[in-house]
Amino acid sequence: MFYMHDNIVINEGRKILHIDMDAFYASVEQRDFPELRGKAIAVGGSRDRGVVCTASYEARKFGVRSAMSSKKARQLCPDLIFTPVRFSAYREASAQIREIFLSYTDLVEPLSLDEAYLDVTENKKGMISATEIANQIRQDIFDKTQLTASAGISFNKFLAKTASDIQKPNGYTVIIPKHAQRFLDGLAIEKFHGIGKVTAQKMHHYGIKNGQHLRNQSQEFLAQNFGKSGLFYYNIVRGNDLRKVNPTRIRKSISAENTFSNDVSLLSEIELQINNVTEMLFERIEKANLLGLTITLKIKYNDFTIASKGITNSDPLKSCADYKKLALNLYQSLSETQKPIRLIGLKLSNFVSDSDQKQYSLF
Ligand code: TTP
Ligand code: MG
Repeated sequence: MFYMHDNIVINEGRKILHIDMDAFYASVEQRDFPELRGKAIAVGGSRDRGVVCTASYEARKFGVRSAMSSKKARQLCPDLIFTPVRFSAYREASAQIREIFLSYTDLVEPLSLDEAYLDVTENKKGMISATEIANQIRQDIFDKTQLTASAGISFNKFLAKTASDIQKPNGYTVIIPKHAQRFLDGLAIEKFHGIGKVTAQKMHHYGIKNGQHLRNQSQEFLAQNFGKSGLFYYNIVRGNDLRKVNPTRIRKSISAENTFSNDVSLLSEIELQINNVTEMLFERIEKANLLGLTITLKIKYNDFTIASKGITNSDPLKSCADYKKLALNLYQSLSETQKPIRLIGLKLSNFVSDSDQKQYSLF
């Protein structure tokens, strides 16, 4: 049952939280290495790739951001301290916060290691106020992990997600139905979750700079210029987001691919690119904490024909080096190796279940 309220379609009066850890990797590092506390630090930036995963809030004051090259980060903040990525520590904290979420509701949908949606309309503590729940969760997280989180509290996913960013770090924002339209109208277009840089630029080009401008556009105009997403924008700017918190989102595969601006044909270059794509994939596998048995290499040639080759192992591979070796073997086993290459992709699928995973890790 949905009903209308101030032109906003309300999703059965759900109480949705979005909880997101503050400067997650950097906060874990500052917690575990007290000498880093209060300092501008960047996690990542290892020499082979040189990209910042995230920066402490002290470093953000200088403009250091996620996905920035380490070189640029160092220019902005000469005293920046780089620390290596320690996935196992982040995974441990992630498991702890997930356990806390599950003590409130089973309707938990993790989006990554450090954030999740929770539907707390009905909750295990019998609490009425979603705000109170959010703040109790933030306190539980702090007590258990000594880390802070921010929360967005609203009646749909889009608003909750947008809200959790507003009072970061260590804060919370509530958007009640009555205030949703005013909030959305005033929201800068680049703050809409799901509207990326490129789309935001395109919107600016049409004079759409905030929610109100967006709401003035017809469904037809948005569909014509932004395709399927256009309809999504049409709805969310009216506070209309009926997506359910989906705790059973099961991932079937995880992949990485790279399309080259210039076709690649030298064997040494191809090997280098296969290694790059494999590193991208391995990073995602580690982040998602998944083990899988089937690895598939996909090559798109400059004439747009596609070749792919997969292999299923009896045990999951563990190291990036193993993945690289296998990806190169798959490439060598392709029959066509003369044509220049446009795209290289690598995919892991056939995941082993949780209990199997435990068995594998025992060996
Ligand atoms: P985010 O939640 O986007 O960022 P954050 O937790 O570091 O900071 P904020 O306080 O703004 O939420 O991402 C969570 C973690 O994911 C982040 O700590 C590191 C990792 N990450 C990357 O490795 N690369 C990226 O480009 C981004 C955005 C995040
Ligand atoms: Mg975060």
